[in-house]
Amino acid sequence: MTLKIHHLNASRSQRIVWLLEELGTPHEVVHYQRNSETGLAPPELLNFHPMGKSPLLEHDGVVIAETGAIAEYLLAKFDPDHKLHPRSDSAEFPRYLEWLHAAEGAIFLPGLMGFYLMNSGLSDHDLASRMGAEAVKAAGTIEAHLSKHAYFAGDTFTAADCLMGFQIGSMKTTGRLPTGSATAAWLDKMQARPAFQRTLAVGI
Ligand SMILES: N[C@@H](CCC(=O)N[C@@H](CS)C(=O)NCC(=O)O)C(=O)O
Repeated sequence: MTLKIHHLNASRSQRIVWLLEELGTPHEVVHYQRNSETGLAPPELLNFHPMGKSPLLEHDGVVIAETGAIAEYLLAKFDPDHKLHPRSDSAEFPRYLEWLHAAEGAIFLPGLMGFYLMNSGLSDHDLASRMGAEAVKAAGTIEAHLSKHAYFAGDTFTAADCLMGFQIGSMKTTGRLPTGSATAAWLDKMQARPAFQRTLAVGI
């Protein structure tokens, strides 16, 4: 069995590197570096998928893109005892699924768009203030949830925490994570996990 994660530095593919560490499934991390001027992925990734983006998972020669799909694939194949994903008949399943996909959806996009607008010198554009308002709403949604629940799916750690980690980590590095908030406490708890520490050692 060969399992590889094609991982781009400083990117959301760190969520999958972390998930693989949590799963404990033997795998190889293949590292790629962003172009220092454009920030884009190197063309080598186009050898595996026509979008040339990361993460890409390669399992016995089969390549799969998209973070949410990769996470679901890994859990279906390598988490038979449901340690990191609730069973579909459990009470936690709907919230789990919602956050697993929110990590690349409406909760995530305003921050990403704001980042692109800022990097393009368009911080004064109408769209930037619209995205700013959406980002505040997203942060409030996350904070309201984590004020009531220890983890994204409820009382137990799941893959949804790995996927949401990148966004919340970015909120911290860009100074958008209020000290003393439930979200900040959740991030501290995540970063103390041995699998997260191993992810840092792999290189994100
Ligand atoms: N929706 C995709 C997004 C993939 C994506 O945009 N990855 C970024 C890394 S954060 C990337 O590869 N950027 C480099 C590029 O577009 O050249 C997913 O969830 O995997």
